[in-house]
Amino acid sequence: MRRSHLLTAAAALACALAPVAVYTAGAASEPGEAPAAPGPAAAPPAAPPAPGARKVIVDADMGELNDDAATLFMLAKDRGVHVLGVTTVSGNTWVEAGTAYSLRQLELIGRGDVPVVPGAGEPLFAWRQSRLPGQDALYGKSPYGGAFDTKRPPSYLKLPKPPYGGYPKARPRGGAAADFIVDQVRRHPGQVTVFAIGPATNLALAVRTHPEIVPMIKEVVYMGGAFDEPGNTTPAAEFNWWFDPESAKIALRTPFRRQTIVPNEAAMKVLYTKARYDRIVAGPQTPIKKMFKDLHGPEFARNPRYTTPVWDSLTAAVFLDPGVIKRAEERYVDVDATEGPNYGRSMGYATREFAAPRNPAGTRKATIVFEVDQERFWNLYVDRMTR
Ligand SMILES: [Ca+2]
Repeated sequence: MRRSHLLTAAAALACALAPVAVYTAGAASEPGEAPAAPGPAAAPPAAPPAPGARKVIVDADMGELNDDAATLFMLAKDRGVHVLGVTTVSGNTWVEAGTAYSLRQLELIGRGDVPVVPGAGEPLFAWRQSRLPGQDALYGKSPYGGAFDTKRPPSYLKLPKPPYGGYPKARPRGGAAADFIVDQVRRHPGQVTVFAIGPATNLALAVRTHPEIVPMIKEVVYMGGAFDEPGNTTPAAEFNWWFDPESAKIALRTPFRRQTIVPNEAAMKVLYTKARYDRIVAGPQTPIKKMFKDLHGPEFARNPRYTTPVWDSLTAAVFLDPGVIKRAEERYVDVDATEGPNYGRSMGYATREFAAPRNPAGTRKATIVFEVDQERFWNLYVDRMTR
């Protein structure tokens, strides 16, 4: 429910499009500032991942029980998956808020063992946010600006409102998200799948500063783009790649072994409804079920016809059960990073017409998932949310 989430707002430290960029890690810990955290008790520690579990990093613009959180739960509740860490990036939320929400929700599900590493607080392009008013005036105001719509908090312990259940007890891991990605890929060459389910800023920084890791990454799975349909943030652009088009362009043009994209074409058809909420809350009493009742219950009580896509959650499903994919296509992919009405537009060049070397210079192939099996998806989603 990325679109319905409250966020926070804006200081402008950003980086130029340089191979070695400086960025704000943002979430310095300030001991003693966290208010006492009454609220739901954390679950007991969960069982460790099974031997041979597939290794993933979840790079997210985390909210509270939003689509990023659901993705994390789907992966973290699966013993066949080893979540090496959550790296946070500004997008739906400012990185400070996303860091607090990641830490807190991991505690709530008994996965406080998973490190959370704050990453880029601003998109790569230095003037991204300060140019928004001009772009809005020329091309129309986006109905949803994510973090850009709110004031940036000074720390993950000083949000406008404490996270659900209170501020986390755990601290974020030191260092920066991009360095964490680099380090983990080096430790586990050929084994790590990166979920890029927010703006791709951390991933772009990682591959630009340490290109040697590129062939060592097993796969990148993105939520992003709207290839054959209008965008949902501007008529041209989907939110994640609109927020930081330069990073998305860098990431997509990186020669990863394999990249898979779940765009809006797949995501916008898969709607979370009261009937699906009811299936989850009918399940066993767990911290996740309590979160659903507390955070989503009031919305459905107000409006039983409320629906929303669950965007990022489809990436977890595609990874956990590739059989959920009904229609996918391989295309050369790119993002328009030219300022103008098409800023952030994703483009997919059909491999028939644009077979190499006719593809645009520097573009790489990706598998784009255009449709998923809805029943199979919801069965998986409900199963993971009720564990
Ligand atoms: Ca996201």
